[in-house]
Amino acid sequence: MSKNLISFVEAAIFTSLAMILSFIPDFASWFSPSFGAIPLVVFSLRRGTKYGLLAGLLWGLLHFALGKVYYLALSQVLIEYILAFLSMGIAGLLATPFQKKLQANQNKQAFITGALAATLAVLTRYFWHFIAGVIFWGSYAPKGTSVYWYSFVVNGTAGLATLILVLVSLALLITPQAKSFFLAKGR
Ligand code: 218
Repeated sequence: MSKNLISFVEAAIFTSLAMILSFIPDFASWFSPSFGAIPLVVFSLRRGTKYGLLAGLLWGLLHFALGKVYYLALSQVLIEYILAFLSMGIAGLLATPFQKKLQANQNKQAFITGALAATLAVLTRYFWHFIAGVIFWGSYAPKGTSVYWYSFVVNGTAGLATLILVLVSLALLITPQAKSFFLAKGR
């Protein structure tokens, strides 16, 4: 199989996994972390930005196919389900240094690089949710609370929880036993 084809097949597998994890109930309403961010970051660190962005886009689109979209306005849906999910792929910006460190068995350095990539991706994604929160979700703010503060607290909590989840997962996966998850052939 060509490397491109392998990457596309992997994109399909990892986005399916991300979408399955998106079905974990929002146990803390909009404060809940996004479990699907884990496979998306892992995939982006395997295959880089181009395929990462493709996987992010597919993950967002799967929400439409499976009826998991919270619709308030067309522009809100475009920001939160296209832009925001697409943004997760920028974790791939650090895929090359990440892979190099992993191949050199510099696991600690690899973790730091992967953590930086995850932070970049999750911050960017939740920045879009914050913006959408200010513009579209303000009516849900408790009386007397500014929409900026409300959106910051909600999306900041969810973003931080998501980041912690991804960082713990990276720490568990960047081990001699599990790191083959990341090592992609042909990179
Ligand atoms: C203040 C606020 N409340 C709700 C939303 C909507 N939101 C937040 C995070 C993630 C997602 C995508 C689906 O998981 C959505 C729609 C918001 N942006 N702001």
